[in-house]
Amino acid sequence: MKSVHSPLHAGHAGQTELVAGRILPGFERPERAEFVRAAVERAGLGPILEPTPQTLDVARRVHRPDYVDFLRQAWDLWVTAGNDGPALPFVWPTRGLRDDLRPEKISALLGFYAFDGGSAFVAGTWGAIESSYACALTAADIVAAGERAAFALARPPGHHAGRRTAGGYCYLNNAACAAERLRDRGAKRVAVLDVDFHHGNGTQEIFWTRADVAVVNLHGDPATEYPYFLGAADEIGAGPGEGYNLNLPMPPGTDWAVWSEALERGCRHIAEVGAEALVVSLGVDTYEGDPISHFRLKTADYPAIGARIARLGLPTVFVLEGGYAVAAIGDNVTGVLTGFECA
Ligand code: Q9C
Ligand code: ZN
Repeated sequence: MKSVHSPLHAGHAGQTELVAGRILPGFERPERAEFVRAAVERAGLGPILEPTPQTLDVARRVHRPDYVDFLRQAWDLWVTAGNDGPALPFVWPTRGLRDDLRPEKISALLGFYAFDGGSAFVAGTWGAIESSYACALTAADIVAAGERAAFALARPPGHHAGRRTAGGYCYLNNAACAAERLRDRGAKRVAVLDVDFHHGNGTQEIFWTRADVAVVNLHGDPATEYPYFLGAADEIGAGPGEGYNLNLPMPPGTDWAVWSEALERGCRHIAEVGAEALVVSLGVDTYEGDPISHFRLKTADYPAIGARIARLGLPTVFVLEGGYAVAAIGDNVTGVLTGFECA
């Protein structure tokens, strides 16, 4: 299987986040991608390619065009306003406020285009976002051209990013863009299977009313887990998309016995809706040693995930999402990918 990776991810470094009342170094660090890259090489998975340069056309359809423009300009506007540290929001247009008053100041725009304070901007952030997006589209094109599977070793991650909101370390929704590209290239229906510990709220929002992209999420129950405000089991899609969104929330402490049953249900749903291609939002923060998550999957469980996904028999684009136990995420990710290939 080919992997697609760009060195430009490394410019997205030194972000901060609010943790229990303190501003701390972010969990989403460059080493994550470097460890995954090293594991891909160690496992002999296949060649690692640089992404093909991409226009922002797909991003502008998946997201609102003004949001994409904001992401591109955020750091420059922040510096022009006299700042030098990481750009973070401090006010958001939540319930009771207007979400259609686009402010002029960058300090307020950061909140206008975010749902939390988890997606900071530094000097290299836009370059990394663009490269991560290009990895996802390049992997989709490899699969659309006839290969069974490809892996977008994408950083920053994307599944929390909505139509016009950054959050949860995400900016452009790489998996949603890959799904859109597979539709452009002829797949009549695409499924997104999100196995990251956290609910992929952005992907759900983007495809909520669409029947041509089915979304399946396996995740920590929002009653106790981030992102808290989406991901319940009664969210099934709306309008033409009704019945094409499936949420399988699970309690903290969930282990392989329970998690693998949810994977089985999710895979059966994907087979039933008649998807012709698959995008996997591949987060490995389900790992027992993850510092911010609460499932108990073991490194030995990951190949079985890949093997079950392979049994769907679909052209498959894997897109890297979360996973913060830096030393283990490489083996966990390549476990899924080699499990897929061996099946
Ligand atoms: N004290 C992804 O896995 N909140 N994003 C963490 C830490 C944000 C996770 C709280 C978690 C975002 C792509
Ligand atoms: Zn996650």
